[in-house]
This record gives sequence, structure tokens and C-alpha cells, in this order.
Amino acid sequence: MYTPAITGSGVFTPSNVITNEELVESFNAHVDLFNVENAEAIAAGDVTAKEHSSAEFIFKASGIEQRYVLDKEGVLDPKRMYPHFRQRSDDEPGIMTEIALDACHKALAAAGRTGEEVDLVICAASNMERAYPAVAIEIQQGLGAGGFGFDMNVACSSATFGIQAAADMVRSGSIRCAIVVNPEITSGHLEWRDRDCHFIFGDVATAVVIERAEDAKGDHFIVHSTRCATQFSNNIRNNNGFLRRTRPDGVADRRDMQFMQNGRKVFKEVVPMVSAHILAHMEEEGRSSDQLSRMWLHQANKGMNDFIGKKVLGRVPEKGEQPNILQDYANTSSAGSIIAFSKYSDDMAKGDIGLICSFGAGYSVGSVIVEKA
Ligand code: CO8
Repeated sequence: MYTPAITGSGVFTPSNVITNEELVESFNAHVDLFNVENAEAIAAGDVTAKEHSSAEFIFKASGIEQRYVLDKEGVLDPKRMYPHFRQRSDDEPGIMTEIALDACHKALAAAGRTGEEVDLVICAASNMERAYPAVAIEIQQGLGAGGFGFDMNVACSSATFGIQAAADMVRSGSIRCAIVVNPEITSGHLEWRDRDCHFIFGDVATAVVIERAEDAKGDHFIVHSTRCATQFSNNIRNNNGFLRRTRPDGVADRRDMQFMQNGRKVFKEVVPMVSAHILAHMEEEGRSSDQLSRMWLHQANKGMNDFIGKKVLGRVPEKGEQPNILQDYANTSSAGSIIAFSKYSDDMAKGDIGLICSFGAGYSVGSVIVEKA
């Protein structure tokens, strides 16, 4: 058995930013258009009038101040409200592969490795660009990697579930060097026309390199243990899928073909589930929470993270103990905890213990206990 370690991480950040103010301006223009276009039906009580959004509400309810997106124009066009991506030929790399490769190259550079040294690629994300061939295999080709690749989808928990799979394979010796990459193009499936959720998500890609600790070329984080758990819930759901055209309304523009959630219920049910999961994982490892120097939590809502941090540590976390990045990136699904890890881990001292934790649709929760070495 070998000891697995995270030896490098990388983040691809799109160049387009949408502030809450810009988002609300375009959303409110969409609402005004919608209400005029549907004035008769609204007056007859057949259609509900849409209400304006507010930048103050968004910040207060979520802690989000802005988000990055691959295409800003389409999202902010009040007559469109989703991104424009050009059609690529089958001979070009897909858009997920393109942003994944950027994050992978940064992670490999941090680990002092090249793509040829990788023998496993896991593309772990909330959505895949196509059904097959696996996006991971295209990324494998782009990296010049050997071995094999496969896709994984556990929604917001995809990164930690991917880390568990890769770390277990390194531990057993079936692979030597893995990349777990999370290209999250959330703008493609967010319902930007729904006031309740239009502010939640942003685009990004993250990657981590996992290999034997004994092979590490520089500072690294030993992966002591991982824990994954799932429990079925319909409170975060997307009904889009390959059987869509078989149904009576075929490819109609239906609300349930985009991200849907009951945000209040998610908040109430997931916070205790995650806090209990982290505490149980720590206890099983014979560690107490006061040994935790840092928690890199999933980035969905600042209030959620404040609750979880307080419950796990038994006190209000001190500045820097639980870094948030969602004010800048919004919720980037599986990539959120890895952005936080990548940006806020270099300063840790040897021997410091940290915990990466993601949670979301499924419900799903995954935790990874690491030690700086
Ligand atoms: N502007 C102004 N007012 C608003 C707005 C708005 N934009 N939206 C809602 N309101 C109003 C509501 O109508 C409501 O009014 P009233 O009280 O009169 O009914 C009031 O404000 C309060 O609304 P909410 O109860 O909805 O507000 P909350 O305080 O609960 O905040 C949140 C809403 C921010 C959504 C919060 O509930 C939350 O963050 N919950 C947790 C969500 C979460 O963690 N979800 C995880 C999803 S991510 C995941 O698992 C991955 C899925 C796959 C990836 C998807 C890629 C796209």
C-alpha cells in the first residue's frame, strides 16, 4: 500500500465577470419584457407576473458579489438569458476539455509533472458536454497521458468523490499519478430567468494531481482518509437527459430541464448532514476538530459555511480558518472547495491538518482529511 498525496492544484478562471448589479439590471429588463408580452394572460390570472430581483437580496441571502462566466453577452441579453457557444466540429477539443486542460496544466506545473506522467484522468463535474466518448478520455489525449480516463457525476460533490477514487487507486498501486479535473460550465444549465436562483452559479475549472507521497517533488498534502455519503433527495434536481425527445413535449423549453432547487429546504437539511459527516469522519480518524487548521468547504452559500464551521469547531471560525471564495466566484458546483484549497493552502505549515468538504445534489457529501508535508 502507498500513501496518496495531493501534489499540485490549478484553477482556470474565465475572463468575463458579471457583478450582481449587472446581473440584476439585465434580469429586471427581462422581467419587464416578460410582463409586457404576457400582459393579457397575467390580467386574466393565467400567468404569474415576474418580480424584479435585487443586488442587496443576493448579497444578503448568499454572500455572492459576482461570478465568472465563459460568455457574458448571451447571459445578459434580456431576450436570451443563456450563453452563446459556437458549434465545434468533432475534430476540435470540446469546450469542457479546453478549460479542463488549462486547469490541468497549472496543477501539473505546481506538482512538477508533465501530462505524459499521468496514468488516470477523472473528469468529475455536474454536467458532461456529451454522452460519449467520455470527456476524460479527450482530456487524457490533450495531456498526452497514458493509462485511462473516465467521467464521474455526483453534482457538487464530484471533486471529493473523484479524489477518493483516485487516492484509493494510488493507495492500492493500480495507478501511480492521477489528475482529477472539474470543468464546471454551470452557466449552460442555470435558469437565468428564475429570480430565485439566477444569481447562484458561475463557471470555472479546477484540477488536482494525486500521486504517491514518496514521488512528490515538492510541498504536498498527504491524503490521510476520505469519506463519501449520499442520501436521495429531490430538493436539487434537473430532469434533462437522453430520454427527453421520447416524451410528449419533446425538447420544449421546460423549467425542469434546467437547475431547480428548494433552496430553503436544502439549507436546512444539508447543514446538519454535513456537520455530522465531518465530525464523524474526524472521530473515526481519532482526531478532534481543534486539530483542524483549515476547512475548504463547498462554496454554495456563506451562511451555510458559517453554520457548518461553527458546528464543527464549536466556535466561530477565526479569519483564515475557513476561507470563502464564493463572493468572487459564486457557486461553481464541484470546483468550489478546490478553488478555496488551491488559493488558500500555500501558507500552511508542515504537520497542519486540513479538510476539504463538498456537498450538494443527491444529497451528497464528501470529505478529505489532508496533512501538509
Ligand atoms: N431578489 C429579491 N427577492 C428575492 C429573490 C431575488 N433574486 N429571490 C427570492 N426573493 C424573495 C423570495 O420571493 C422570498 O420572498 P417571500 O419571503 O415574500 O416569500 C424572499 O426573497 C426569501 O426567499 P428565499 O426563502 O428563497 O431566500 P433564502 O434566504 O432561503 O435564500 C438561497 C435563498 C440563497 C437560495 C438559500 O436558500 C440557499 O443558498 N440555499 C442553499 C442552496 C444550496 O446550497 N444549493 C446547493 C445547490 S448546488 C448543487 O448541489 C449542485 C447542483 C448541480 C450544479 C448546478 C449547475 C448549474
